[in-house]
Amino acid sequence: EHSIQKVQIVDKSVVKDNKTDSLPVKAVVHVSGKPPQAPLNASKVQTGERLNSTGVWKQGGLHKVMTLDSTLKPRDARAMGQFGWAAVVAPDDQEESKRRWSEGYFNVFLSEQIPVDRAVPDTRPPACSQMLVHNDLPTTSVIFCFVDEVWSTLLRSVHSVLNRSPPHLLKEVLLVDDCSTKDYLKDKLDIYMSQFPKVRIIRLKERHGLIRARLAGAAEAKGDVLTFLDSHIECNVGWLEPLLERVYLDRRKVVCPVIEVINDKDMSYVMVDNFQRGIFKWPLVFGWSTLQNDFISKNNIKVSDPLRCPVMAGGLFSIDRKYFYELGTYDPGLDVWGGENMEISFKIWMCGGEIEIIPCSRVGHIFRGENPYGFPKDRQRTVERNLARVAEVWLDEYKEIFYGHSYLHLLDKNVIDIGNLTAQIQLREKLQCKSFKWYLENIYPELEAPLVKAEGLVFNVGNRKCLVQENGSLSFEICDLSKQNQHFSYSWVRTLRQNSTCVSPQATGRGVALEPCDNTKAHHRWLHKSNKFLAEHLIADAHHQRMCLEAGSTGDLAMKPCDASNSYQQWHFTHYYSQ
Ligand code: LR7
Ligand code: MN
Repeated sequence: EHSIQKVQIVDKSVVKDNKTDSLPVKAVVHVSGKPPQAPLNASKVQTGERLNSTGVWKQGGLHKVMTLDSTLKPRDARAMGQFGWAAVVAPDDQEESKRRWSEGYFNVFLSEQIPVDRAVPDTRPPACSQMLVHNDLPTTSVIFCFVDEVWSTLLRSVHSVLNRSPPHLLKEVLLVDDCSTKDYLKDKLDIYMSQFPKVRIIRLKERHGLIRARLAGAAEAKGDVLTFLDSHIECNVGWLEPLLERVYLDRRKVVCPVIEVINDKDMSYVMVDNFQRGIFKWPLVFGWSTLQNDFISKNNIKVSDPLRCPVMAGGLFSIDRKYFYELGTYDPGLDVWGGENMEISFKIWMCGGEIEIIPCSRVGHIFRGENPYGFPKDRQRTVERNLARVAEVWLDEYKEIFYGHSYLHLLDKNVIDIGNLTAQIQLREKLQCKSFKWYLENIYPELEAPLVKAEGLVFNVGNRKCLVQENGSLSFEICDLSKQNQHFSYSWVRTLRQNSTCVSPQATGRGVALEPCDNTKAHHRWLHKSNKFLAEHLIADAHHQRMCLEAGSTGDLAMKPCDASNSYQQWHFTHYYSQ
């Protein structure tokens, strides 16, 4: 039996008064709220004294103190940006500050003025400092991969880990340099980091992109748990123990801290709203969603309770090292940036794991408007290629919804080569992962994911009959819901489909044909809008007239120049799920 102990943090420090409970940070996380206000007893702060939450001196105390925690005794309480407060650029420096913005797409100039080990407000829910953790937690390797990271933020990231992690739990800090071009990240970084025995630098000889760079770090890691962090973050007090505690309780838990905001303009540390989960919307766009109030009260959820998330943001999480490999790590075929958070999230949930956000663990992150590094290939192309890989491996029949949300061009294999997926598909089989349908029903039931845009009978307004398929040809009949061969659907990839047969407009003969569905075939696609069926890729007419599906007088089907007033060109389905 293992014993448990308190998280190694004493009472809230002075900065407790700085708790941003009253801050108007609204539901959406990453709006930069007001910077925290200076605490009332700011003069006390400057003495470097430690106060408890009631403002009374506390000497020692029952619980172990994190001796290295700079929040409790900042070296220089008068410094800019200290305690996570907003820093200000002097009028004379405005120009330089502007000029240097693009070095990192945040206020690089200001960041340089701020101590590398500044204190930040303890934004944890009050219960967290009382929380008990086991005394035999696993150790962790912290992995930062970076490319051309700004010096001051890279250092602040590393210091925050060294200063706020219990030494016995921090096995090492691995800095994976993803082939940076900046000189200061070479010898100067080696020399600086040589004062910290736990810090090791791994240099990649060519640009790997963050996904394969993380894998390179993981391969070198010796800790029981891997903790990945972005290279422009600040870990808050007591950030590590609550993460490791969850992994300790169940090694299939993959855990994320609450990601708070380091304001890109004034570098203030901003607390974010409680109860936010990582979600995605179509087409696999990451976002945050706040739990509904009635759900919170009905289930009696406390602010410090772990929250299960359908997907993780991607940059900050802890995972049992061996479990990471059992899961097959990331798809190493993902390039540079993007989509890997979706990939690992689906993999974790569908193959037996869990993703949680741990409110007692908090880490600030600088959200930037642009990537401060180049992409070896076009950025947009890189990200959409990654997403297509994820969709092909994990989304099953739901991948059509992904493609249907502005990614139809990815289906054309001549436009984009998404690479070989065999190993990923085999992995999914080997791990006997559940279906995406299971994932949606059990992990993310809130997502709207109708498999088709419309379905049912296809009614023609002109002849007041329904489309029917018989022995491989199409005609019309009195509408009858009970007849399966009158049932069609309009898919996300814009095909008019019955089972695996698609109605395809023909370039010659001006009619339509039934062909086996093939999502890569652009000529199968129809634009079905305002009751028309417009052939998307058919220009049959010398005048480049758009061609529409029309019911002929003899029960046949024809492609005719679109004419909005012709009721024989007007069609509708019995059910529409999306417009
Ligand atoms: O080629 C590269 N090589 C790298 O080493 C590109 C990037 N990197 C490093 C980079 O220096 C940084 O440390 O990888 C890290 C992440 O890159 P960022 O900071 O440019 O990414 P981001 O914060 O804009 O994006 C989020 O989504 C990414 C998708 O691939 C990653 O998952 C990031 O880790 C992730 N960041 C977070 O989750 C923090 C919170 C953001 C939100 C929401
Ligand atoms: Mn980042």
